[in-house]
Amino acid sequence: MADGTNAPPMTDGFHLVVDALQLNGLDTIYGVAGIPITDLARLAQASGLRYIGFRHESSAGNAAAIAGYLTRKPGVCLTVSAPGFLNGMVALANATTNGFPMIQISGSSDRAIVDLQQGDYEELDQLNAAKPYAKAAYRINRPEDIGIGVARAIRTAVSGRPGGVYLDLPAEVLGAVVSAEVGARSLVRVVDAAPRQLPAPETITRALEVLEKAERPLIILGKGAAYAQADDDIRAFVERTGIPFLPMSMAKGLLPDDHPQCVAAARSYALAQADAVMLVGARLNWLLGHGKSPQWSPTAQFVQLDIQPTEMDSNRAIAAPVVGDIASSMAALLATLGKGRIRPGSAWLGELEKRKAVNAQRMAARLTANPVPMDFHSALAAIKDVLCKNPETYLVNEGANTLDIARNVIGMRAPRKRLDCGTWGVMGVGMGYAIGAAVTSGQPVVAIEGDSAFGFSGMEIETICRYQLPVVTVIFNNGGIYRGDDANRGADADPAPTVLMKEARYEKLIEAFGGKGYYAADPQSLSRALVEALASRRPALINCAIDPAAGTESGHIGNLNPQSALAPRK
Ligand code: ADP
Ligand code: TPW
Ligand code: MG
Repeated sequence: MADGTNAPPMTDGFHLVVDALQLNGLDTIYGVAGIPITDLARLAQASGLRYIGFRHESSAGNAAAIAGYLTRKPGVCLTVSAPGFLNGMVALANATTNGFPMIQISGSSDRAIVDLQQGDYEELDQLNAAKPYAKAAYRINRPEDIGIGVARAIRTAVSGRPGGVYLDLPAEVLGAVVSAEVGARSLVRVVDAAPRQLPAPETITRALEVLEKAERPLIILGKGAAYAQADDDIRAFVERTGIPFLPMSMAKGLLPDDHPQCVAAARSYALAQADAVMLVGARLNWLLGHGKSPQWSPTAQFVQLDIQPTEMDSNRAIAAPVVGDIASSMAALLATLGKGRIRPGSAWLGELEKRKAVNAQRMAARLTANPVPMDFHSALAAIKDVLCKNPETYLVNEGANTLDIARNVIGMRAPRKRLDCGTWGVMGVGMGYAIGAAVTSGQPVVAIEGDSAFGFSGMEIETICRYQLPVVTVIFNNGGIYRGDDANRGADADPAPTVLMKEARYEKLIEAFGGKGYYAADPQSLSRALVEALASRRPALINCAIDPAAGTESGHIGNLNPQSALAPRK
């Protein structure tokens, strides 16, 4: 072989990473290019993977995470070493917190230099930095381990409770050469990455017994139920038992919000009065008052369906834990469910109906009030009507008032179409989620963004324009975080901490990239703009002027603000 004529064909780390992703059906990479992964992005594109290049790694990571949520395959985010890696980490941590399957692959610098802290280019101990924020963190140290490393990352991301996996790829490994035969043999196709996890039969009968004894049962659907894609069985269980249900925000649309058994419009009454609660892929975290009084009755019995055994009894006692994947658990419940044995009391259903009607009337009045300047409700009423006629549209939503009010006003009719701030209430996911949803589905996306929320990922409108994605960004411009009318309490002329530029012409930003900008100060022009923008299937941005005084501090969760012990509240 010394003469080169009989040299065996060779491959390298770059090729093996691409081969390993393709072998496992991962077809899209969301990233930001640079040393040492630029050629990985190029090679991926040349090999038929789709590469979506972002302006910031957080957005690339958020796109990957939501792609994972929508497709049940891990979304792949590619970052450069140290700063790029860290920028992506927020999204990886957010994916883990929300249970979205994602893999962040990051190039890293020379281990020998990094470990002795000798000052390499973009030096950082990335593997250890990632550990607390990821479901798992792995490093591949040899090219012949790329196959098994990628396989391990895939299985870890999607099995059990899904989450974010960090995969460290030192530059040296990417550039290392091995024989093509050794390389090919080292690749691993993951078989059944997220196997069914069947619930124990006795847990099913126990769960049904709790519900049979109840007078005032309630079902809570969470985003774990949406993720499970067991839509038909979940609907069948809800309808056959007649139990009223409440969707958590990203579970909206799993059953339509206008379903007669949906009690979202009587939420606090339903939580407080239920005597038996079945949680389906929803955690008893802060979003559900930790399952405690005063939001909940202290004597309510809980049934919980979750894939994660340690979720049981995490906040309060669970009378009937059902550990398994939701599709299997739901199928088992349906198979065991006797006819007519679960019967919600008629007084319970009647009272819920009454309260729903009163609240619906109150909401209708707010939606038609039409104040000048426009408030959140009248802007959302206009959007709601347009979205009703475009049910294929994804809805991305972030902000405080913009989030809370939109969640209540805009009904969803299809599952997994509402993508929002999730478990952390994080700002900055908007454009990444919008891009991830548009890329994976090819469907139009409307992103309803608070003006502050938009700012965290706003530069990605260039990405949206560059890839010509059908994303319409609607900015609720009330000139600030929560409100735009706060005053500086000090002596200088600086704006108050929550204030942003009220007169900002956000629509001009997208025009810089060839997208279509609109300005809307009333519901009619908002409606016209949205209809036109959606029909065009091209990038657009609508800057909505919202009354700076219309919002409330922290939206619907102002109670979580600690009060200053020294100064009286304004
Ligand atoms: P929400 O915020 O909508 O209430 P959470 O994110 O708090 O939802 O809870 C989702 C739960 O669903 C998590 O505890 C997670 O373990 C669980 N989960 C996710 N996927 C599945 C699945 N396929 N089967 C069962 N449980 C699941
Ligand atoms: C990563 C804190 C919560 S809500 C919000 C911030 C900054 C913005 C609210 O203003 P917006 O909405 O978007 O204009 P509106 O309609 O009420 O005016 N940094 C991160 N995440 C969070 N949650 C914050 C800060 C916050
Ligand atoms: Mg605002």
